[in-house]
Amino acid sequence: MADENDDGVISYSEWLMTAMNRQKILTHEKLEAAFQGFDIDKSNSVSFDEIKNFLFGAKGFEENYLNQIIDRVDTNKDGEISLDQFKALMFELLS
Ligand SMILES: [Ca+2]
Ligand SMILES: [Ca+2]
Repeated sequence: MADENDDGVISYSEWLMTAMNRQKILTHEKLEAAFQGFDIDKSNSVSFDEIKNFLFGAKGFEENYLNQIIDRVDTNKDGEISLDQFKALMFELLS
């Protein structure tokens, strides 16, 4: 499948593309699963409280630090984190 130019050999760039695509899918699915885990009331968005409950329980992030990040990620300022905003949040937290 990864052998795109059909020479029977998987070149480094073909291998790299496959690996990168796989990584993208994995990350996307993981983040969606995490999003659903955070969204306790199944409202399809994650509120500040849901984020805080989850992260304080799991890792004990500082509230000020969290507020700053959430404020930056919640670009439309409705106090709820959509799936796209949630992905940005996770990249912030994990980077
Ligand atoms: Ca929710
Ligand atoms: Ca929002």
